[in-house]
Amino acid sequence: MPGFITIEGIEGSGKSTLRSKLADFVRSSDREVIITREPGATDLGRSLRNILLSPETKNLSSHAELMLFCADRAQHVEEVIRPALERGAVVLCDRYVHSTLAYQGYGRGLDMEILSSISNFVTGGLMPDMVLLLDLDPAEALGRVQTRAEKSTLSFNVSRLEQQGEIDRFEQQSLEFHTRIRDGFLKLAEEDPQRFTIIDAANDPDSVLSEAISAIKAVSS
Ligand code: T5A
Repeated sequence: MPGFITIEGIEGSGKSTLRSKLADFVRSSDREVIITREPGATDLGRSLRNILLSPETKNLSSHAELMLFCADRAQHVEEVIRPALERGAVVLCDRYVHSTLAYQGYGRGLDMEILSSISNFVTGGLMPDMVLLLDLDPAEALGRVQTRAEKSTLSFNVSRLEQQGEIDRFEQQSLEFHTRIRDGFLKLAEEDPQRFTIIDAANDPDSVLSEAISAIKAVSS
């Protein structure tokens, strides 16, 4: 089984749903499994996540946004991901470097070469063995996010943002922004077909799970 697997895609494509379903399959391999995400997997990351996602954060420049995601990732790699991989654990991570390339590169228009080089710097060159890209039409994905926000106002067991039924700073962006990001992810996958598996996220959650499992088995054999 690959040691370091990431799940990527636009918001609402079903990454968190797949991440928790996939955890049971990965655990069956008898290896330690670390389930993690970006931003927000460390103490520092949780503070940065609040700043990055809160709709109350106004006028954050694209460069400042990039640096906050990079700070989150640098801490995450050093504190969580690298030690886990060195222990022989399987790391399943919801978003990583390819989110920066898609959002800050294709979404915000920052220079791709500079983004690659900064990503390389903050991760010490650590790249995932496998990327599961959940591909979904942005209108459908944002519709899912909207429905979830409406439902979450009734639930107590959720984060502050979700508790208020709020749509976060990225989810508030235009459909055009999300379309650029979806296209960006597809371009990244096309450029790196060995690493990426594209999964049709319009299918029901169990079909998405079984496609992901088949892809992992295919690279494990
Ligand atoms: N970001 C992040 C950057 O700009 N640069 C970076 O470098 C990084 C790391 C993170 C934000 O930060 C940006 C990207 C993001 O905008 P987040 O809260 O972590 O924000 O947001 P997301 O990762 O986008 O998480 P979401 O929870 O919004 O989306 P998911 O995890 O893709 O979707 P999920 O699983 O929660 O599902 C959404 C809804 O759809 C349903 C679920 O039940 C849920 O209600 N659903 C399905 N419905 C039908 N069919 C399916 N197959 C379904 N799967 C799930």
